[in-house]
Amino acid sequence: MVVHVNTRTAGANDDLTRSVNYSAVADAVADVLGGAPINLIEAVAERIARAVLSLENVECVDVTVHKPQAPLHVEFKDVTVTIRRDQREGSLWADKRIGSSAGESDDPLDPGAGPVRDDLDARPGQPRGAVIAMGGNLGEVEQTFQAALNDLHRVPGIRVVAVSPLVRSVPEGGLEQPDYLNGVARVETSLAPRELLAAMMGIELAHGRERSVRNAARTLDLDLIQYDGVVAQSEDLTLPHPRAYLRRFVLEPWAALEPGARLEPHGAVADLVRQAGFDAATRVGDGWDESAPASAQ
Ligand code: PH2
Ligand code: MG
Ligand code: MG
Repeated sequence: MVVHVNTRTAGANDDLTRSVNYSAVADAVADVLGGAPINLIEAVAERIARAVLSLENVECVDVTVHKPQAPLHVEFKDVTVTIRRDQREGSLWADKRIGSSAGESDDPLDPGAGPVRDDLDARPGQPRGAVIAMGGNLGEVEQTFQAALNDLHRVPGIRVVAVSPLVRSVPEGGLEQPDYLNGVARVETSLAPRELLAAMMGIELAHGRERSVRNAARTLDLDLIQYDGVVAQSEDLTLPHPRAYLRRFVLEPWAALEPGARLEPHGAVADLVRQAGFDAATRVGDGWDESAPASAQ
């Protein structure tokens, strides 16, 4: 690994806080390698890069992962993957962005070429609270939720702080599908809204989410309902979630978790639950969050 850091100030002032502690780097990498098994060396490299980039003062990182014991049928010494992830280029999340060419100039010589940066790309100075709704109606949904919460918690810059009870409900929109399980999670994040969304979409994919038609049955749906007080509308993300105030399967678990929660501009979540009618959601109990991520208790 090569960690790119501007060491000038640290060097001039003999001040570690202006550089990166190599012991923190080692711990970050050891956490990834000692964590849950990962299939691809590409994914190992990505996780390491993100863990190291999340350390203060790291500007860019090159990571090489070696696999000399790879199962090949020919003689070889080593297999490697090398990636560069550069905070300064904003390339970190580029591969996960949706609406990929939205806002980009067609003219490569245009001095303003490049993705439009708006409020949804701004990282907060302090961690912000956000609400994520989970839904699913294929496979072992409860286990999928559990794994997804662990995945979320492991993303540098995301902390899962509380998880609601789950509700079971019929598919909204008159679809011929299995019933849904739904719940919400409260997270704290130092990521920009769009970065948080990208992490959520990556986790959906990792749990077998396939996007076919709108409202198709799914293993895992993660929707960003609210990000602090941000109100914004763009092609790929609207905040707060434009339909959440109508959805009992979002409102009911949310009110159970946070009785005083508000969803502006619509009002108190508990009131919205009552207005949303009684057809859809039925509580299945709050026993499940006992096994939520240890650090989320
Ligand atoms: N999600 C949808 C469409 N319909 N119905 C229920 N009960 N729960 C859901 O999560 C849900 C739905 C699209 O995301
Ligand atoms: Mg949804
Ligand atoms: Mg969704």
